[in-house]
This record gives sequence, C-alpha cells and structure tokens, in this order.
Amino acid sequence: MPDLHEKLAPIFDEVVARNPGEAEFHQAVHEVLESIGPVVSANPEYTDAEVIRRLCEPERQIIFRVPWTDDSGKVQLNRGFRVEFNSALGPYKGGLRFHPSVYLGIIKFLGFEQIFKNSLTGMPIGGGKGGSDFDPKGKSDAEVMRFCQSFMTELYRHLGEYTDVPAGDIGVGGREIGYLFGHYKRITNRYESGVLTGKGLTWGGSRVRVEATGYGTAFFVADMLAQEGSSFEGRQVVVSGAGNVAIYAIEKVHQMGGKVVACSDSNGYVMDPAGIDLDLLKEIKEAKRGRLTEYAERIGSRVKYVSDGSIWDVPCEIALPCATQNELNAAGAERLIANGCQIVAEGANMPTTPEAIRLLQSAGVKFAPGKAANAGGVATSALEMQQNASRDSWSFEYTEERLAEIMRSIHTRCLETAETFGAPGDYVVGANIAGFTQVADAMLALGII
Ligand code: NDP
Ligand code: 2IT
Repeated sequence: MPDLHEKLAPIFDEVVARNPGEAEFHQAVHEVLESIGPVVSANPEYTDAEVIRRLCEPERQIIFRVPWTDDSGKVQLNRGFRVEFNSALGPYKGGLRFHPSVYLGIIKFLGFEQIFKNSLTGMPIGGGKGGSDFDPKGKSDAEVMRFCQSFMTELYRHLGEYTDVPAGDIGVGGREIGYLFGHYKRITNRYESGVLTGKGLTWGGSRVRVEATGYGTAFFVADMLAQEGSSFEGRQVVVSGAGNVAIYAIEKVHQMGGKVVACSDSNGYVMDPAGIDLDLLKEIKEAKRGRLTEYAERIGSRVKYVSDGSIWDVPCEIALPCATQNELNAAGAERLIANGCQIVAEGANMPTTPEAIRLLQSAGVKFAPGKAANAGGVATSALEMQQNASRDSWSFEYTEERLAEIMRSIHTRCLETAETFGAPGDYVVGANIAGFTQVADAMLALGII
C-alpha cells in the first residue's frame, strides 16, 4: 500500500486499532486517505479541528436482534445494522443490504463510501448504510415480509424523513422496500413518504429510481468516452452481476449503441456473442429470481456458461463491475489489460481491489471509482425525496434528464478537481478530494460535534 501523508498515517493506524477485523472498512478509509494528502497539506484547519478523525468515526451505530418465524413455524434469528455515519450535509442516506456476508465491517465500509458519494451528487444528503445477514435467497414472500416487519419494528425509531432515509442495495429491492414502508406506516400511523426511497410508483416512488444506478454508470462512461471524442457505438462491453445495477447498466449501454457480451451471478457467467438478451435476463432475474444457468439453457449453443472461471477473461473494451466488493482482483485486471480493455467503471461499491486499481491505472486504463460512477442511484433517491416533499411526481423523461445532468456534473467535478491537485485524469483522486472537501467544510462550519 502506498504511504500516507504524515498527518494521515497515524489516523489510519488508529482506525485499524479501533475497528479490529473490519478489513473492508480499513480498505475504504485507506483509499480516501491516500487521495487527500495534498488537501491536508494546503488546509491545516482540517487536521487542527480533527475533521478526518471525526469523519472516520460513525456518528451512531445501531446493532439489533431480528427474530422471525419461517413458514414451518420455526423461529429464526438474524442481526440487523444501521450505521449513521455522517449528517453534515443532510439526513443520513444510504441503502440496506440483505446478504449472508453482512457484518459490521461491510456496513461501515459502505456507509463511509456513501458520505463522499452523496457529497459528490451535490444533493443535501448525509451518509449511512444498513442491512442484515439475512439471506433472501430461497425464502418465500411471506418469510421475507415477516423478516422485514421484524427488522422495521426495531429500526423505525431511528428513521425519519429529516433523520435517516434508507433504500435498497444487494438483496433489497421494491418488494422489501414495500414491506418495510408498510410496516413503518403502520407502527407510526404516518404516511411519511420521504422516510424510504426506492418505493413503487403507485405509493410515492420516483420514475427512473429502478434504472438509476445502472443508467447513471453508463452515462458516466459515455462522458468519459466523450472526453476523447468517442462513444459507446460499436463497443464491446462486459458487465459483472445480473442484479438491479447490472441489468440497467446493460439496458443503457445497448440504448447507446454498445454491445454487452457477458454478465454473471454468484454461480458463474454467461458469454453471449450476439449481445445479452435483456428481455430474457429480466424475466429470469427480476421476475423469477432465477439463476443465469437458465439463460444459457433457454438460448442454447450460441451461449457459453462458465461456472469455474472469471468473467474478466472475456475480451472487452469497457468493463463495468456491478456485483460486489473486491470481485475484480489483480489477476482480473491483468486479463483485462492483456485483452485491450480501455475503461473500467464501478457500478458496484468497491468492486476493484487496490492492487487491481493500481495495475489498471499504470497500464493507462481509465478507471472510474464507484463513489462517482454509481452515484446515480442515490442521486435519484434524493430526487424521490424532493418529489415526496412537494407531493409531486415527475415524468420519466424529466427525471432521466436530471439524472444525466447530475452524472455530467460529477464527471466534470472529478476531472477539474484532479487537475487542480496535480493528478490530471485521475478520477479516484478527483472523486475523493471533491467529495471530501464539501463534507469537511460543512463539518468545520458546524463546530465540534
Ligand atoms: P442485487 O441484489 O440486485 O444484485 C447483486 C448481483 O451481484 C447479483 O447478480 C448477485 O448474484 C451478485 N452478487 C452479490 N453478492 C455476491 C458475491 N458475494 N459474490 C458474487 N456475486 C455476488 O444488488 P444490486 O444490483 O442493487 O447491487 C450490486 C452492487 O451495486 C452492490 O455493490 C451495491 O452496493 C451497489 N450499488 C447498488 C445501488 C442500488 O441502487 N441498488 C446503488 C449504488 C451501488 P446472486 O444473485 O447469485 O447473489
Ligand atoms: O450504494 C448506494 O448508493 C445505494 N445502495 C443506494 C442508496 C440510496 O439511498 O439510494
């Protein structure tokens, strides 16, 4: 790992000592601290007021028991989390993840990333994240509903449209947000639409929220390509994952003239030289919550299904990791470079390992970090909150244009900030410094809290 600025190294050591065993959290903190050295040198007030040490300590962390009863009548137990990381810019905002791998370190890494991502959107939202080690796979709708109701029975007291506003993430989509919102409404006797985002269109949701993260990532890449006078037209693209972010990244890439030839789930990847058939993918993954093996079975011999390989072996000019953290490692990066990949943009949160990022950047591959490239989801959540506050409902076209504008502005801010701090074209430095500065200035203004 590269050395940190002399004032930041002891802060990082303290984070590791105070948060033992939370490797993903350490990784996320290190990446930000690596970038902000020049800002700290130029602005001693940040360290004088201990802004960075305070930023690395969540304002509040809630851990709770979530008991529920399965369809056979057996009592099941999970653990729930909500880390309310930073509210300098607005109410805590960030998704809920339901996945068996969830523990405090995952929620803290996600909450930490969310602070800077939300800052970059320019919307008035702080950073937070939550979730549970509950595994929705193989559960009936009734089981998912009972789990969500039990989860909300504890969490509701910490939420509110001005306090903390969750949304979806891995394993949490429209179905779960519905059960969570229904139970919040019942417990509080308030139709408080702005307390959750990602709602359905008939009960306070925003158009384009379902599509927003994937579309936003594709818009961001289109802006990167436009920098060199190019576009998606005729480009071969690989997208990992086959969930919400991946599906809508594929949709927008196809609309913009690119061809996505591979996608994956946690069991394997499919390679379809004709381009991924999106209607079929949506039917299998969205409607039936099925597996990608069915995609290969339904299309037949044209498609290759690989269960024991890496999707990064598939040649492409543009790679969009859209599944989960640390899914693109050094070996994957080397394969992408060898195959002539030119752009990697993160639809997922922290999918690329630090070593892989360094390899890609040194080989001249343009790299867009998640806190910039996947910010379209949370930005559209903020647009949903705006519509809820004004009891309004915008058209698809208007909302999509707002999303595209926000992604353009994030892209410009990243490039301008990187240039100012002597790292032209480095989106990681640009995103971290631009995101950090706005939060740090607000924290200075708000006093020692
Ligand atoms: P979904 O649950 O809809 O889809 C997740 C996809 O990733 C699935 O294909 C899943 O495969 C795969 N996956 C999940 N965990 C693993 C794992 N441990 N190993 C291998 N594959 C895995 O989630 P989203 O699409 O919403 O989220 C994907 C990424 O995007 C996450 O990093 C999330 O934090 C990030 N993100 C999401 C936003 C949103 O608005 N939803 C906004 C910004 C970022 P399988 O079905 O087999 O589990
Ligand atoms: O990682 C993310 O930005 C999300 N999962 C979306 C958060 C949100 O509040 O919409």
